[in-house]
Amino acid sequence: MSGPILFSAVSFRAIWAVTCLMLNGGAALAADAPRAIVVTQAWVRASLGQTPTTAAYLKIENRGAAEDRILSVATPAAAAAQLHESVSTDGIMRMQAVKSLGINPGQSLELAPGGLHIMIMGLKSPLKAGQTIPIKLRLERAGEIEVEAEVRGLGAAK
Ligand SMILES: [Cu+2]
Repeated sequence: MSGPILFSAVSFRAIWAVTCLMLNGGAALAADAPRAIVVTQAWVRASLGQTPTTAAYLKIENRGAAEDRILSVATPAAAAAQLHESVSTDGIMRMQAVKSLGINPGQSLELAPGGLHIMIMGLKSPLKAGQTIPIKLRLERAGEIEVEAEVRGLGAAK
């Protein structure tokens, strides 16, 4: 007689799922709920002449209890933005796109020159030091987060 038992297990799961949804919704509505994902130190390198590409960097911290994941990046200042990593193959540094970036709970991830970065392609106008541009991150759990990135000089290391 596994039928009734199976049925009740399924409905328990269904109720639990609904309860979780309600709890999550309540947490999101609470005005003083601490943000699980905190983005700081966002900056972008000034562009060189008419070169339509540059890179942005930031620090992202997961203060929540669950892993989160950056799924995509964008900026209204350019046609496209992508998560990139720098890899060294046979002594040659090259860049490649990263599909997504996971951040474990309690951990932070630093996007910095020579490593992970946000590649910005198709700039609508050249970026000069002192300007700021918005950068949008879309995360699996936290949803969309927008930060202002300060444009720093061509030689900026951080
Ligand atoms: Cu790149």
